[in-house]
Amino acid sequence: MTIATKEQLTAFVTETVRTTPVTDIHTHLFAESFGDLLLWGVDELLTYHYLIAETFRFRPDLSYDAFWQLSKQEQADLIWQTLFIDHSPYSEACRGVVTVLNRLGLDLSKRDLEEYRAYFRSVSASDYIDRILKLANVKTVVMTNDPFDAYERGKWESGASQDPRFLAALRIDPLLNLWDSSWSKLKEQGYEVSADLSGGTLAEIRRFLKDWIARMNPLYMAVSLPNDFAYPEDSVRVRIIDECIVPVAREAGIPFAMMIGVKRKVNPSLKDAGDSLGKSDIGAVERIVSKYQDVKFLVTMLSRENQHELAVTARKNRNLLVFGCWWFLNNPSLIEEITRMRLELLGGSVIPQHSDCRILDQLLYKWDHSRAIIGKVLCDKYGDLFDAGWRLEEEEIRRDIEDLLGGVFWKFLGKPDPAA
Ligand code: RAT
Ligand code: ZN
Repeated sequence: MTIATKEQLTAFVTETVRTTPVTDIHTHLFAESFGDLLLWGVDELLTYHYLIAETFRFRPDLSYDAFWQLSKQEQADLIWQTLFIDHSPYSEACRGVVTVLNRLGLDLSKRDLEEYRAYFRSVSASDYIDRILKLANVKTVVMTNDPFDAYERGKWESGASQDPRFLAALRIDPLLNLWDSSWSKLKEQGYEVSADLSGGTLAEIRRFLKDWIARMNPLYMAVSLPNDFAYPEDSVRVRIIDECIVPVAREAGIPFAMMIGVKRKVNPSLKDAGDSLGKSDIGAVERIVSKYQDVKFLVTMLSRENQHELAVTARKNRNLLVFGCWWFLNNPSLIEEITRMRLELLGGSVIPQHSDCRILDQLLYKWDHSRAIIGKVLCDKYGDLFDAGWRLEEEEIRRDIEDLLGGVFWKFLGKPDPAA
């Protein structure tokens, strides 16, 4: 149907963005068969590392050690009191908890944490997964799968049953960022590697990657890289990228995802909450994607300052697909700015968002909040076309939105969307 008025346009775009099922291309969620790796419930929500960092800002009296010695429930009590009762919870990560409790139909007027806990005790993991995926309207979740994690490895090796809603991504941070300590872990897994990359080490790293690709069937290989990531460079990291990751990605026909710009452990006392960010050299991205035009790269960068040049680099390299507003960028003001800029430079050839959820319930807020902004930006973009006299068809708008929320990803992979 042809759109006749601006009001009709706004209503149609908003509703279509709200109701189109999502492929969430990067999360830290797990299927139920991964046991303890699947996190859900109000105590997990409250002890999300984003909220731990925020809590310490209001509690100069609280020692790091004292906090880490508390049980999860005691940590959650303290975070709830500090961030939700002693102050109003309007930071994005706090607001997220409010959105989740609200979407679950829990009584926010009482602010009674024990009542919320009682609800979570009353549901099973498997029913809860169904409920959250349905409420969040997420059809497929891409996990972050770590072959260096002994517990997770056990799950893969024991052939944990597969849930088609949760697909794998092979995460290889230790290989590229911590070779000095990870080479011995490869050796323990039966690969003949040595610290100085001599002998058959590079071939053995390739064998390791291929074995895990065969086992996990990952949609891509992924790494987070520091803000001083350089390419090319005389380093172990770059040798492994050039001689192992790139040829294996090419042969397996899967992309290499680079998440660039993290400064790990700037405050180690905060543990997972102690990472930060820094501006990176876009030249490194430019050089690697143009050198390997037959390999696909998914790239997201953490610093706001890198966003514009990353979008321009994607204009020049069709084997580069930009994705998501990552981590410290996953805030309404920045999502709006970045999404607007990307659509203006790249049209719909981009993945505007991923959730990065660590806790299942977060799918509700991360996607609710992002959908509202993507919808708002799209209303403006289609509105401009409408004003310029372009005929707008509902079917075409629906097609575009389905692409932004998953189709672009599947087409880039060259695979059919399994949930379509
Ligand atoms: O967003 C986060 O939760 C970070 O801690 C990281 O997990 C980051 O997203 C990553 O994948 O390294
Ligand atoms: Zn992540």
